[in-house]
Amino acid sequence: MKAGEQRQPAYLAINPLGKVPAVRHGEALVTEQVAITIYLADLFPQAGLTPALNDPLRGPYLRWIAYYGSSFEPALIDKFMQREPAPITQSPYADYDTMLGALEAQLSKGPYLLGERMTAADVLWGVAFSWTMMFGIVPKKDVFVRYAERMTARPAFQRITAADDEMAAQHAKAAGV
Ligand SMILES: N[C@@H](CCC(=O)N[C@@H](CS)C(=O)NCC(=O)O)C(=O)O
Repeated sequence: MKAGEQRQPAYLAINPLGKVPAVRHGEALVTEQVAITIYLADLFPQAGLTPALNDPLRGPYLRWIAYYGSSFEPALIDKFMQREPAPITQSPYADYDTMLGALEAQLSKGPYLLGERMTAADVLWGVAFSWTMMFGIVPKKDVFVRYAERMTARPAFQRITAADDEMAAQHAKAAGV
Protein backbone atom coordinates (compact mmCIF):
# COMPACT_ATOMS: atom_id res chain seq x y z
CA MET A 1 0.00 0.00 0.00
CA LYS A 2 2.96 2.36 0.65
CA ALA A 3 3.73 2.15 -3.08
CA GLY A 4 0.09 2.21 -4.14
CA GLU A 5 0.31 -1.38 -5.41
CA GLN A 6 -3.22 -2.08 -4.23
CA ARG A 7 -4.43 -0.07 -7.24
CA GLN A 8 -2.12 -1.80 -9.75
CA PRO A 9 -3.42 -4.50 -12.13
CA ALA A 10 -1.54 -7.32 -10.35
CA TYR A 11 -3.35 -6.68 -7.07
CA LEU A 12 -6.65 -5.70 -8.69
CA ALA A 13 -6.62 -9.19 -10.23
CA ILE A 14 -6.67 -10.49 -6.65
CA ASN A 15 -9.21 -8.02 -5.31
CA PRO A 16 -10.87 -5.71 -7.86
CA LEU A 17 -11.72 -3.36 -4.98
CA GLY A 18 -8.02 -2.78 -4.29
CA LYS A 19 -8.57 -3.55 -0.63
CA VAL A 20 -6.63 -5.64 1.83
CA PRO A 21 -6.67 -8.15 3.38
CA ALA A 22 -6.78 -11.00 0.86
CA VAL A 23 -5.75 -14.58 1.52
CA ARG A 24 -4.91 -17.25 -1.00
CA HIS A 25 -5.08 -20.79 0.32
CA GLY A 26 -4.60 -23.43 -2.33
CA GLU A 27 -7.11 -22.53 -5.03
CA ALA A 28 -9.26 -20.49 -2.73
CA LEU A 29 -8.99 -16.73 -2.83
CA VAL A 30 -10.70 -15.04 0.09
CA THR A 31 -11.23 -11.31 0.54
CA GLU A 32 -13.33 -9.40 3.10
CA GLN A 33 -12.29 -9.51 6.73
CA VAL A 34 -15.53 -11.17 7.73
CA ALA A 35 -15.03 -14.07 5.30
CA ILE A 36 -11.33 -14.35 6.13
CA THR A 37 -12.07 -14.49 9.85
CA ILE A 38 -14.58 -17.31 9.43
CA TYR A 39 -12.41 -19.12 6.88
CA LEU A 40 -9.23 -19.13 8.95
CA ALA A 41 -10.96 -19.99 12.21
CA ASP A 42 -12.57 -23.00 10.51
CA LEU A 43 -9.32 -23.96 8.81
CA PHE A 44 -7.50 -24.20 12.14
CA PRO A 45 -10.07 -25.73 14.51
CA GLN A 46 -7.24 -26.75 16.85
CA ALA A 47 -6.95 -23.08 17.80
CA GLY A 48 -10.39 -23.41 19.40
CA LEU A 49 -11.55 -20.04 18.07
CA THR A 50 -14.71 -21.22 16.36
CA PRO A 51 -17.82 -22.78 17.92
CA ALA A 52 -18.76 -26.08 16.24
CA LEU A 53 -21.75 -26.22 13.88
CA ASN A 54 -23.94 -27.75 16.59
CA ASP A 55 -22.74 -25.42 19.35
CA PRO A 56 -25.47 -22.99 20.53
CA LEU A 57 -22.83 -20.26 20.29
CA ARG A 58 -22.43 -20.84 16.52
CA GLY A 59 -25.32 -18.53 15.57
CA PRO A 60 -24.29 -15.64 17.83
CA TYR A 61 -20.69 -16.16 16.67
CA LEU A 62 -21.70 -15.69 13.02
CA ARG A 63 -24.04 -12.88 13.94
CA TRP A 64 -21.35 -10.73 15.53
CA ILE A 65 -18.82 -11.42 12.81
CA ALA A 66 -21.33 -10.50 10.09
CA TYR A 67 -22.28 -7.39 12.09
CA TYR A 68 -18.83 -6.03 11.37
CA GLY A 69 -19.26 -5.92 7.60
CA SER A 70 -23.00 -5.40 7.36
CA SER A 71 -23.61 -2.83 10.06
CA PHE A 72 -20.44 -1.51 11.70
CA GLU A 73 -18.35 -0.75 8.60
CA PRO A 74 -21.04 1.25 6.73
CA ALA A 75 -21.98 3.10 9.92
CA LEU A 76 -18.36 3.92 10.62
CA ILE A 77 -17.78 5.44 7.20
CA ASP A 78 -20.95 7.53 7.37
CA LYS A 79 -19.84 8.76 10.78
CA PHE A 80 -16.31 9.51 9.59
CA MET A 81 -17.64 11.40 6.54
CA GLN A 82 -20.18 13.17 8.76
CA ARG A 83 -22.92 11.92 6.44
CA GLU A 84 -26.51 11.53 7.47
CA PRO A 85 -27.44 7.84 7.43
CA ALA A 86 -30.10 6.77 4.96
CA PRO A 87 -33.65 6.80 6.38
CA ILE A 88 -33.93 4.08 9.03
CA THR A 89 -35.90 1.74 6.77
CA GLN A 90 -33.18 1.91 4.10
CA SER A 91 -30.06 2.12 6.30
CA PRO A 92 -28.39 -1.28 6.78
CA TYR A 93 -27.49 -0.35 10.34
CA ALA A 94 -30.49 1.69 11.66
CA ASP A 95 -28.48 4.62 13.03
CA TYR A 96 -24.97 4.93 14.44
CA ASP A 97 -25.90 5.16 18.12
CA THR A 98 -28.25 2.19 17.92
CA MET A 99 -25.63 0.16 16.04
CA LEU A 100 -22.95 0.95 18.63
CA GLY A 101 -25.35 0.58 21.54
CA ALA A 102 -26.10 -3.02 20.56
CA LEU A 103 -22.38 -3.78 20.56
CA GLU A 104 -21.93 -2.08 23.90
CA ALA A 105 -24.76 -4.08 25.44
CA GLN A 106 -23.26 -7.31 24.11
CA LEU A 107 -19.75 -6.50 25.29
CA SER A 108 -20.97 -5.43 28.72
CA LYS A 109 -21.82 -9.07 29.36
CA GLY A 110 -18.11 -9.77 28.63
CA PRO A 111 -15.34 -10.41 28.97
CA TYR A 112 -15.73 -11.46 25.32
CA LEU A 113 -18.41 -10.96 22.71
CA LEU A 114 -19.86 -14.38 23.44
CA GLY A 115 -19.36 -14.13 27.20
CA GLU A 116 -16.68 -16.29 28.77
CA ARG A 117 -15.50 -17.84 25.52
CA MET A 118 -13.04 -16.01 23.30
CA THR A 119 -13.54 -16.69 19.59
CA ALA A 120 -12.29 -15.45 16.24
CA ALA A 121 -15.04 -12.81 16.43
CA ASP A 122 -13.03 -11.16 19.21
CA VAL A 123 -9.89 -11.13 17.10
CA LEU A 124 -11.81 -9.17 14.45
CA TRP A 125 -13.51 -6.84 16.92
CA GLY A 126 -10.53 -6.31 19.22
CA VAL A 127 -8.56 -4.91 16.31
CA ALA A 128 -11.57 -2.93 15.05
CA PHE A 129 -12.13 -1.19 18.40
CA SER A 130 -8.46 -0.53 18.76
CA TRP A 131 -8.06 1.44 15.51
CA THR A 132 -11.47 3.10 15.43
CA MET A 133 -10.94 4.51 18.94
CA MET A 134 -7.42 5.57 17.93
CA PHE A 135 -8.94 7.59 15.05
CA GLY A 136 -11.66 8.98 17.32
CA ILE A 137 -14.53 7.47 15.29
CA VAL A 138 -15.68 5.26 18.15
CA PRO A 139 -15.91 6.90 21.59
CA LYS A 140 -13.46 5.66 24.22
CA LYS A 141 -16.09 4.16 26.50
CA ASP A 142 -14.72 2.03 29.34
CA VAL A 143 -16.26 -1.14 28.00
CA PHE A 144 -14.68 -0.67 24.56
CA VAL A 145 -11.29 0.39 25.96
CA ARG A 146 -11.09 -2.58 28.33
CA TYR A 147 -12.13 -4.97 25.58
CA ALA A 148 -9.60 -3.62 23.06
CA GLU A 149 -6.88 -3.76 25.72
CA ARG A 150 -7.79 -7.34 26.59
CA MET A 151 -7.42 -8.37 22.96
CA THR A 152 -4.35 -6.32 22.03
CA ALA A 153 -2.47 -7.43 25.17
CA ARG A 154 -2.51 -11.04 23.96
CA PRO A 155 0.93 -12.39 23.00
CA ALA A 156 -0.43 -13.41 19.58
CA PHE A 157 -1.52 -9.83 18.92
CA GLN A 158 1.85 -8.49 20.04
CA ARG A 159 3.67 -10.95 17.78
CA ILE A 160 1.61 -10.11 14.71
CA THR A 161 1.88 -6.36 15.34
CA ALA A 162 5.67 -6.62 15.53
CA ALA A 163 5.75 -8.67 12.30
CA ASP A 164 3.38 -6.16 10.65
CA ASP A 165 5.49 -3.18 11.70
CA GLU A 166 8.59 -4.84 10.34
CA MET A 167 6.89 -5.61 7.02
CA ALA A 168 5.53 -2.05 6.78
CA ALA A 169 9.03 -0.64 7.41
CA GLN A 170 10.48 -2.87 4.68
CA HIS A 171 7.76 -1.82 2.26
CA ALA A 172 8.24 1.85 3.07
CA LYS A 173 11.96 1.50 2.48
CA ALA A 174 11.41 -0.31 -0.82
CA ALA A 175 8.88 2.31 -1.89
CA GLY A 176 11.21 5.13 -0.83
CA VAL A 177 8.63 6.79 1.41
N1 LIG B 1 -14.79 -4.48 3.28
C1 LIG B 1 -13.37 -4.70 3.29
C2 LIG B 1 -12.70 -3.40 3.70
C3 LIG B 1 -11.21 -3.54 3.73
C4 LIG B 1 -10.52 -2.21 3.94
O1 LIG B 1 -11.14 -1.18 4.27
N2 LIG B 1 -9.20 -2.25 3.76
C5 LIG B 1 -8.39 -1.08 3.90
C6 LIG B 1 -7.42 -1.41 5.03
S1 LIG B 1 -6.34 -0.20 5.43
C7 LIG B 1 -7.62 -0.87 2.59
O2 LIG B 1 -7.34 -1.83 1.90
N3 LIG B 1 -7.26 0.38 2.28
C8 LIG B 1 -6.38 0.66 1.20
C9 LIG B 1 -6.96 1.48 0.09
O3 LIG B 1 -8.18 1.48 -0.12
O4 LIG B 1 -6.18 2.10 -0.60
C10 LIG B 1 -13.01 -5.80 4.29
O5 LIG B 1 -13.72 -5.95 5.28
O6 LIG B 1 -12.04 -6.52 4.06
